[in-house]
Amino acid sequence: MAPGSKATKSNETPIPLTSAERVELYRTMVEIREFEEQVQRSYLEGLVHGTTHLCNGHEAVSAGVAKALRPDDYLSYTYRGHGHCLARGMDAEAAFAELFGRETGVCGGLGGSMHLTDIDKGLIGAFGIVGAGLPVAVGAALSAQLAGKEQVCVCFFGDGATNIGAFHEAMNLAQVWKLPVIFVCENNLYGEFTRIDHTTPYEDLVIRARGYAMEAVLVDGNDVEAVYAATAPAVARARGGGGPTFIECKTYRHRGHSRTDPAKYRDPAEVEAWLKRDPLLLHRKVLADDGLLGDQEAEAMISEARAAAKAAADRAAAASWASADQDFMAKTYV
Ligand SMILES: Cc1ncc(C[n+]2csc(CCOP(=O)(O)OP(=O)(O)O)c2C)c(N)n1
Ligand SMILES: [Mg+2]
Repeated sequence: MAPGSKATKSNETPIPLTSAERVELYRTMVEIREFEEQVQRSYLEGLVHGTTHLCNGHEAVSAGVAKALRPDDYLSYTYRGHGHCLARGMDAEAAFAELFGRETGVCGGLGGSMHLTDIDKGLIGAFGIVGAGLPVAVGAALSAQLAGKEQVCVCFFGDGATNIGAFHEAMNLAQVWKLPVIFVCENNLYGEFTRIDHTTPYEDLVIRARGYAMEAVLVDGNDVEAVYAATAPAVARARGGGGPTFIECKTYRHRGHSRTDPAKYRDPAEVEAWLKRDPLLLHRKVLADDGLLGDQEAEAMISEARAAAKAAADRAAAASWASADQDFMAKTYV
């Protein structure tokens, strides 16, 4: 749990994971981490056009939540969305190609880092406007409710978004209409370069959900199994018509807000405390203690993911440039 914060736990029984699934959660987090490390290298080589917002440190949220979903569910997320997309199964080469402005990118190379989408995987949108994804997620959840197929929509956003009007409108409507939406707040304590205590009167944001009489859970966002255990019952309840849940995941971004931000505005002791709680290290230790993942296997997984990310980036960079003439929207939505 975050240094100094208290957890409340969901009182519903979590759906147990198999040993293989627990190891797979580690692999997913490693793949996200290595993808992001490669993005940073590619950025410094001048291959990434526009900006990037890396999610190093947030991997347990993406992996734990995605594990609780069905293939026909929807997800909305933010500019810090590479991890959400990869956890959902987005092809790494097509994601790199999107960042590099190539025609083989998931959006034909026209969206870039902040706009990875893939409708076939339910990845309905990455939003650069803070809070803008919430009303869209509520709309997707309404369509799911009307279609009656028991789909849910997960909506990822940051702590900063909870100070935006659209957050409150979305929370209110979702609760009044009992929509199948799971609001996942990645509380990393910072909005750009400003710590939460300068913008918000408390650090535990679950209190905001309680203002809408909404089920709310505060979870250690660096513990992938805890994130899964909080999400699975929320998803089950939403599918069954029980309405929305707000899940606050306490986490921390390891790097700066975007691009080459060195994040000097953070207290080194705070950074150090959180780096010790790196979600990959935590889960690796749990798996080792349970005899499920040895050191050699874990290191091999990391090397494999690093090589795969580099190979995917190289292939992506070799593709043709995106063309403004392509009819990408028609290809996607019709
Ligand atoms: C409506 C709006 N206001 C301001 C910005 C500039 N901006 C971009 S990211 C960001 C910080 C958002 O912080 P948070 O929601 O905590 O997400 P995080 O970046 O920490 O993941 C801000 C203020 C924006 N994109 N949209
Ligand atoms: Mg934040």
